[in-house]
Amino acid sequence: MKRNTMLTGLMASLIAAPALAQDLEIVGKPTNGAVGFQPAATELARDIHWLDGMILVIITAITLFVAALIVYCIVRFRRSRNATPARFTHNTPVEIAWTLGPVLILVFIGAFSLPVLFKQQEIPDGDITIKVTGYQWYWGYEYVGEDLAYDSYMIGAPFGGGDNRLTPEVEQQLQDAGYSRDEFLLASDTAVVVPVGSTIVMQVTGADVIHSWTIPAFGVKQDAVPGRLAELWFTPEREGTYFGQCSELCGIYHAYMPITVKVVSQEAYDAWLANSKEEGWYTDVREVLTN
Ligand SMILES: [Cu+2]
Repeated sequence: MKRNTMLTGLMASLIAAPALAQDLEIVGKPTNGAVGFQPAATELARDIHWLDGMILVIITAITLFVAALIVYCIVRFRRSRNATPARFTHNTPVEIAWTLGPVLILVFIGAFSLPVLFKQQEIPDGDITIKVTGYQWYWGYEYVGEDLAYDSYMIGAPFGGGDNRLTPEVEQQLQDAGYSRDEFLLASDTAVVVPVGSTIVMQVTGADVIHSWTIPAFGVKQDAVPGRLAELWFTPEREGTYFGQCSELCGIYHAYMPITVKVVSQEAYDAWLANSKEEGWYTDVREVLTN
């Protein structure tokens, strides 16, 4: 399949349309000075961000409380004020408090985190099901029930016709695909294309070793384990180009198998799917976006 893919990939890049005006907003590339998560594009991601903020409040309070206790002990029980230290070893009320306190805090956190976890793990009936297979070192996508499957290589990766360096040729390839040099190591030659507002179920597996498929802005990540078919789901709320990267160390080119998902309007998706099925290969979604 690999050689066949390279050939069709080459053909696809030859017939790729020149850069078109109506490009999608890019989410998930490094931003100067940015701190924190990528902007959430699904309910799952918003849940995770909220949970993170809530737990940050709790751990900040615990840290300040413990620091204050330490400072109090240092000052109150210093040698000059307390020359003869106490020798007792047990204090039942304090022991009950420091056992019960953490238990209650963990139960409180669990009451909020477990529903978030269950929501991720209870897979709904998807509008679209896509099987993704991790290979050393690229991704393969199959639209289940549709006659469409293709592979996805990083632009500039060895199998994609480069050697993982940002040469002028690779920069040109990036430009032709609608990306800038900033997106080198993130942009792939083909992308997962899905319609905005639809529920997508990804079936995740690996062909050789364990990989991991993720889009941080969607709040999803799933190991791709050979011999197992795991699932994740997401409902993207905003159009855009989203980036992720293989997240399970899978060999020498692990760093060079990024993930690109393009979220487009339903009409653009329908046109893209029809176009791609007709071509028998992934077509550049920008072609249909301008029509
Ligand atoms: Cu990998």
